[in-house]
Amino acid sequence: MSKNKCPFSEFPDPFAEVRSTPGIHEIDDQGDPVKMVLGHRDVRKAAHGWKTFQSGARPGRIVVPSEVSIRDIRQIPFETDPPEHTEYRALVEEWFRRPLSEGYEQALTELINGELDRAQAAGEVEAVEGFSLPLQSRALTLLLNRPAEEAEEWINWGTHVFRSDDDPLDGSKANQLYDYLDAQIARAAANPQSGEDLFAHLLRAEYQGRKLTHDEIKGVMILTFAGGRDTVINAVTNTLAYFAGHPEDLQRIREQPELAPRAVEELVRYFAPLTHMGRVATTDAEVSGCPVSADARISLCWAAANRDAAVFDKPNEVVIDRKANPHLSFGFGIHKCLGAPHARQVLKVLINALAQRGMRIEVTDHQDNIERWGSLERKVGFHRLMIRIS
Ligand code: EMZ
Repeated sequence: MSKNKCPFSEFPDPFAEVRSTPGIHEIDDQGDPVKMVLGHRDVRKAAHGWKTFQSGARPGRIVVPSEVSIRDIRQIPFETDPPEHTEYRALVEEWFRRPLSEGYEQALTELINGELDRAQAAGEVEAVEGFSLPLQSRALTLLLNRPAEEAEEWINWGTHVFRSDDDPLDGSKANQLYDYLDAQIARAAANPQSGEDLFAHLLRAEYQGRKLTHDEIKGVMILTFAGGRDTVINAVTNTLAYFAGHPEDLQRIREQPELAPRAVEELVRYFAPLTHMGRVATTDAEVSGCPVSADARISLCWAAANRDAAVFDKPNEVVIDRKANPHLSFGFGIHKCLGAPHARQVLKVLINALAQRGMRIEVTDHQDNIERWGSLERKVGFHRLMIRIS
């Protein structure tokens, strides 16, 4: 497939053929192979079967590409299984639902309007580093309930905490996040009255009748910083690219603002900002009629499942008011994305602001971010997207 044939607002599905048969795509990942599960039904079934396909394997091994060579701190709750998972998750679930409150949406609206004002005033901006990354980091201060200025340090870390421009697995890069988290946990511990942020919340939390350890708190915070970073940045950038190519959809949302939540779900289905997430078999098992031996890796390919024609009518089209939309972009089952309420609010507020302000987006230059999964290539976002917002 020539990427030049696709305009910037298109995100092709590379999995169509393999999904229909055999339903599994085998890739090598640093010598630790992965069977990618592609069909919607099979992905849901494997995600549901957490006893057979565990998340609590060696830290980093359920991520694809594997991060075992660059970290040994377990991210919590996502790299744990029940019963631990259930209890860890209960400690943070309510905190991660704060984005649904009216005050939060109001604060997010002010923040995003400010980002749009800045982009408009600048004339031309590079959307990934110059718009989506600052927006993601500044919005994260709301989720953590930290002062707005703190985002400036996070912005300096770039789009991924474990990846740099020339190294897809950069372990040393994570040290700046780890050092920051050590200092923040110490700060919150030394000033227990200093405010209601996520660090303070975790320091107070009780797990199995005891306080969380430093490494457990760090594990939750690493996930909060890493998991919602490139994913949100891609979702925001791709949304700008999409509406640049489809101003008529933005116009429809301007006329019918109640469509915005559906538009969010549909764009998230179409983009699938996280291609897949792995699991490790606890026993000899089977996916999609294919044997998996104990301790082997599979991945649940949200991106492929989202284009399954058995579930979605016109799967490769953005149907901005799509009604039933059981997409898997936020995962499925007990591990479904904790940050989803926040991510959904960010996108909804952004889309409403673009629509209500009657904004036009023009793409002047772009460089796609293409992932390679064995023989297949998938566009997940952009390395560079030059835009003008007016
Ligand atoms: C992990 C992962 C979580 C991983 C929901 O996704 O996101 C990736 O970007 C990180 O590299 O460590 O947090």
